[in-house]
Amino acid sequence: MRCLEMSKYTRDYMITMKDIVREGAKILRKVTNPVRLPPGKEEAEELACMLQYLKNSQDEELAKRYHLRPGVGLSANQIGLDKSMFAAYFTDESGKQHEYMLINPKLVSHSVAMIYLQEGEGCLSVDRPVEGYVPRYKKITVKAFDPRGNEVTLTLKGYGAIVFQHEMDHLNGIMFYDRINKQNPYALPADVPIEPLQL
Ligand code: UDB
Ligand code: ZN
Repeated sequence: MRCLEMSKYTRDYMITMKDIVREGAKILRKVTNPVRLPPGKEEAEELACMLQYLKNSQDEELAKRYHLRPGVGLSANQIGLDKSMFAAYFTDESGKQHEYMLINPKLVSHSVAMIYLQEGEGCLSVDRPVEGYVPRYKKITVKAFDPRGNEVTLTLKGYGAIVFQHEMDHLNGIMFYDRINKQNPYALPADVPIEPLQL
């Protein structure tokens, strides 16, 4: 029955907070399945819905009307889909606007140097504040596929690198707080150069 396999996240569905899977759900702790290539119309629509959530949530008017938490990244398992893909929509520290819909992303290389957000991280799937620094690579190169099935290679640094690592962690069942030092949440790795990022 093909209908039963079809996603509810079609071109004309609006994702809201009720669709977002919260901490404690099993799907956030497993490695997601790779998407069969080329991606289908289903995956393209799901990613378009995910990106639209991010855009809507950053629109003050829509965020207020629909009670959307302003998001910069969203992984498929956060809306209950066991698929390796994520959307991101953000402005980086230089003021450049970024938008992505990526399938089967793979980290191909990274800097030795690390960074962390001065104010720590949060997560759309986590409804409580978590204090502490989350060390991330300062610069990364990622290979992935776009919704049309074309391979893309992207290099990100700073805030963009943080967003990508947070989302790619989700696809591997990793939560941001797994990377916070257990003894002291504000302790940082001592063996690598690491600096704060202020937005
Ligand atoms: C976020 N949003 O979306 F600088 F317009 C976070 C939440 C958890 C606070 C909702 C966020 O940082 N918003 C933001 C920041 C700005 C300007 C602006 C909106 N995520 C995404 C997420 O949980 N994805 O799975 C958490 C971020 C922490 C570091 C990178 C991703
Ligand atoms: Zn998250």
